[in-house]
Amino acid sequence: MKFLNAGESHGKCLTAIIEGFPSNVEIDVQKINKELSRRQVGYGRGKRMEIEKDKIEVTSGIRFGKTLGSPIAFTIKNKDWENWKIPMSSENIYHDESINITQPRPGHADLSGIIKYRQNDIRNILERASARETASRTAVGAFCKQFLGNFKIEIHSRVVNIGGIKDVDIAEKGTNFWDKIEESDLRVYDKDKEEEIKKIIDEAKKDGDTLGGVVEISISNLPVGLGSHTFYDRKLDGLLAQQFMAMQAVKGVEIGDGFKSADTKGSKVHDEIYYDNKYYRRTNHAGGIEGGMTNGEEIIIKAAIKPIPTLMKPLNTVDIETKEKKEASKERSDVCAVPAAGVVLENIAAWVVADEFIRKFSGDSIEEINENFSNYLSYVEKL
Ligand code: EPS
Repeated sequence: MKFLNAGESHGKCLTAIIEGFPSNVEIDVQKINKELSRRQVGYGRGKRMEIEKDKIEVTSGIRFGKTLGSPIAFTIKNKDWENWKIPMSSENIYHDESINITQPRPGHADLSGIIKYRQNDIRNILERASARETASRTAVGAFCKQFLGNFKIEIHSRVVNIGGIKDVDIAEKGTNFWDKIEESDLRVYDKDKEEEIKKIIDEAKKDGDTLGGVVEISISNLPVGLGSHTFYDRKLDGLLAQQFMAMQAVKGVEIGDGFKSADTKGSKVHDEIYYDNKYYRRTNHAGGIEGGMTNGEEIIIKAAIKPIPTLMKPLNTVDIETKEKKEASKERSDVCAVPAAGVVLENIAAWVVADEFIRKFSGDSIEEINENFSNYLSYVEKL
């Protein structure tokens, strides 16, 4: 499969086209909209999320609730467009240069973007660099989540820490665990930790500062053998890492024990193999991937999210016109968007996994994919 997306943060809408999605997949648009609203919530978000109520409008590829195998196209309206029609006009109307943004924010795409694209208004960079774009990637992934649901594959996310305050670690995560995460507006398990984190978010807001954190994505019920050891661009961990790193603000990706395993002996890192009617492991330090392939265990992948670079108490920068020392520009922004980042990454993971699933069990329709999947499962069961 492939997809393209387009859209500026304060443009008219976000647009996406998915090509190669199989036919006859039942799609409930409400479920896609639910993913979009999950992305919008979370303690520490800014005013924009009060304006938007993200919903997709499907314009092709689906008829009577089922995919046709043709390109799926959709848009998500930016309600805020009403306030930006003039400054974001695509027509060649009068442009008031005094509204140009000229003070690049450290940590943002601003400075490199204007140099690379030969711009003199930072808005021409920040509009597309904005995490608003993740609404369309979330919706693309939400189609894939529904596809994967047919094969009982589940994807969840949780916040591991924000600003250094860590949620409790629970090894066995049942349904109840994920229900509790969904109830928390910080996507953490422990209520006391939630309160502590809310306090530091409030403090950061008061100080004009921002906070980052770590999110963990869990993908369960995967068959063994998605991805491949045979070639660099077919390794599933590599594919996930690339797509995760391509999300705004992600500065690190870790699969399974990741960086910790570099400090630990091999005998403590590798997951011993057992057999009881089927192969299984008692530990999952590998995070479900060995040799670039799923090994049948839960995929566990973490992402480090840096604090948002728009600070209400700005850092020093240089004005691109005068070259004078200035404070960085301020845009309306969030204090902390870590819980939302987890939701986006769930859906990004859904895209990567669905694409690999279709590659392995290939077919034009979901029925054909299901036949290939069932054949493979009966082969694996006989081992
Ligand atoms: C976002 C929309 C943006 C920001 C945020 C995420 O809207 P606005 O710029 O109008 O406030 O709230 O984006 C950023 C933090 C960023 O750096 O661009 C969204 O839809 O998620």
